[in-house]
Amino acid sequence: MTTDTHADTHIDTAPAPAPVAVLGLGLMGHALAAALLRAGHPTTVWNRTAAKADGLVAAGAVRAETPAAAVAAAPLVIACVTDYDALHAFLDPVDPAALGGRTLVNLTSGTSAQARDTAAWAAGRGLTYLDGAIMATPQAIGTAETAIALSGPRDAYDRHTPALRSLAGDTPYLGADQGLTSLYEMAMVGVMWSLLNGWLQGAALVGTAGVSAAEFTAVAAKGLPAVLDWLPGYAKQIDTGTFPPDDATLDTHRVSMAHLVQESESLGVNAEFPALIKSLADRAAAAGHGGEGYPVMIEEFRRPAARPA
Ligand code: FVH
Repeated sequence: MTTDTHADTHIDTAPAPAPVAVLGLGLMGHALAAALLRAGHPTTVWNRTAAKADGLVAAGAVRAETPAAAVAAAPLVIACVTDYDALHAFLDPVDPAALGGRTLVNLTSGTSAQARDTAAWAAGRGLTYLDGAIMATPQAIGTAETAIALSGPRDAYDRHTPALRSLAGDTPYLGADQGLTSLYEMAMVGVMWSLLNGWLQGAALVGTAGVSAAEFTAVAAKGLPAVLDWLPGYAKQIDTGTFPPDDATLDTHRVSMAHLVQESESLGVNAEFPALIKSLADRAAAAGHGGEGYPVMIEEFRRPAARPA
């Protein structure tokens, strides 16, 4: 905030929060609209099931009766619905003339191809398009710890950053290619599910000894920061294409993987997930990489399927 002072007169020159339209008021869209309202943005909302807007309207939002009316209400339009089919179901029928000159920030999840197709669709209507990926739950929207990554035209990103910062403390810009945020998002949900599945496997294992998930989690959480610490060094190996076994060889990991499969099977716990991990490592070892560091497994992830035997 900047303040001009002349004698005892103070003129607040901070720009007023810009008007925003939010289309899609599911769990996430509702949280987005609520955060914009809290930050003082004049907020227009639309949802296919109109009743989901009631609480927001009571809190000061303006209800739009149609997607076209919502788009007409603000230069910045934020959409967050189930998927791209849902997005196009209500935006395609809107008169292109009404879309022209607006910026659409699409926080709907999808593939990079869907994001790029939507960028081309938007360009055909004179609509500026930023694609976004929310890296948070609805409860965290509007807090400093939340990140929403964005890609698309830089000037549009810069222009709308103040409003976007009402939603997330961090809004990393990933580049001009609108497909990038979806690509990152898919990569990140893969990391999330791998972590969650490993944790579930662990909870099932220790559960056979009567250990609660909470007890297990308290101990497991102590080891996780160390794993995160490995990543920058491992990333350097991937980026340089050299995989020295600085901490352990892949073969050492494979012995441990065999123990995990054996432990699971002998305790009657599902062993599919550890068996999958081991099969990838076994293939890398069969290709001659057993003596290298763990990140050499990147080669198994880069190819679409197993090599023929
Ligand atoms: N919730 C989360 O934690 C995650 C965090 C990371 C990113 N996602 C993505 O956000 C998108 C929306 O997720 P959501 O949690 O808000 O989902 P729902 O609560 O199920 O709400 C869905 C909204 O989509 C509307 N909708 C669906 N189909 C249509 C359609 N054909 N036409 C118009 N609107 C449609 C739905 O409307 P209604 O059922 O209430 O009428 C909701 O507004 C999603 O991409 C996540 O991956 C959230």
